[in-house]
Amino acid sequence: MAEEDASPLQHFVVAKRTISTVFDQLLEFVKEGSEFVEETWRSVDLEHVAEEEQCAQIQAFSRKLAAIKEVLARRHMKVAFFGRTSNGKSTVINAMLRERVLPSGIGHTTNCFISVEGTDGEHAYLTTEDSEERKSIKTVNQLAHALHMDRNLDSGCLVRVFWPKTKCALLRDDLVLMDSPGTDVTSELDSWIDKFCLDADVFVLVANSESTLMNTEKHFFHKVSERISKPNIFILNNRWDVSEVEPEYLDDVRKQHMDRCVSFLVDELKVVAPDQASNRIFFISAKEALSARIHRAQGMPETGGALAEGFQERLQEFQSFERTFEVSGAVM
Ligand SMILES: Nc1nc2c(ncn2[C@@H]2O[C@H](COP(=O)(O)OP(=O)(O)OP(=O)(O)O)[C@@H](O)[C@H]2O)c(=O)[nH]1
Ligand SMILES: [Mg+2]
Repeated sequence: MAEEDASPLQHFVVAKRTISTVFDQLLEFVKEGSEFVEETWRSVDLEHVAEEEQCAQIQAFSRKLAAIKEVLARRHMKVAFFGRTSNGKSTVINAMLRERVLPSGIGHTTNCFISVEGTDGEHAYLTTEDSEERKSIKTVNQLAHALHMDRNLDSGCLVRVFWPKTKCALLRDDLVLMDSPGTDVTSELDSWIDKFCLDADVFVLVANSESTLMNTEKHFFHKVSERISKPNIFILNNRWDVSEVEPEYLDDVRKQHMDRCVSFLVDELKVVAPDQASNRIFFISAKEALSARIHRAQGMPETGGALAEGFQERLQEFQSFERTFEVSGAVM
């Protein structure tokens, strides 16, 4: 099962390597072309082969290619999670890791960027940007404490958590998951994008299905898509378990969310074709998925005893999210 789960990511790593070689050659070619055009444009003796505007254009292409090359040069696949405070970003990542690795809770919990990646060692540890020191962490409480105690941390800094690969199959294939503070609690969206988003392979918008897509989250993704050509975006309508409280409206609410999310991806951001959009939108309960997986690991029934209506569907949708984004990352 674990072997099977890991395979799309392994393909991804191999594919990336091959594509990197192609991009290296392409960049070399465009660079040479750009230098040639610039030289002839500036020279008084040589015949002009291009206008200034075209010269700037070809340089812009070369910069874009260089950025793509940089992303490709990384062996790992980075998945970044964004959304409003309390929508469940940290819980989604924990559910993927099958353990409470990241602190989560009501109110504004995550106060800086936290990446989770695998380590071959037995013990989990974290590093901060200002020091090389590896701080060991054993429990999520310890991590929360370390994050809160470190007064140098602000929303624009990065804590890297290294989690034993033996504990989580996903991390074995060089997957990096990145948690972020809520998009509604910062005035630094632009610097966030420069620092944390330009090299992300997949973006996940964690939305709250109890309300609707908010302007602050939309605004953030508009900014991302201005900077990155066709970002690979998924939308999770989280807290879908709560909707079960009013089952008579379930289908209508689902359709309304689906239509709005499709329109956001297709008409507003223009990042995906209309017939593909619904494959990027999921209705899940990260809280249930996490607790089911923790129970299962402890040999208990997935539901912890109580069977909530629609539980299996939501869990399946969570699993299909995990598989779909792996594959989509691989063919990106
Ligand atoms: N009912 C329900 N509660 C959820 C779900 N996902 C998360 N929660 C709860 O919502 C609260 C907030 O979850 P977090 O994962 O901390 O949210 P976050 O987006 O990381 O929030 P910040 O770090 O503050 O930006 C926690 O108490 C979770 O247990 C869900 O699918 N259903
Ligand atoms: Mg959080």
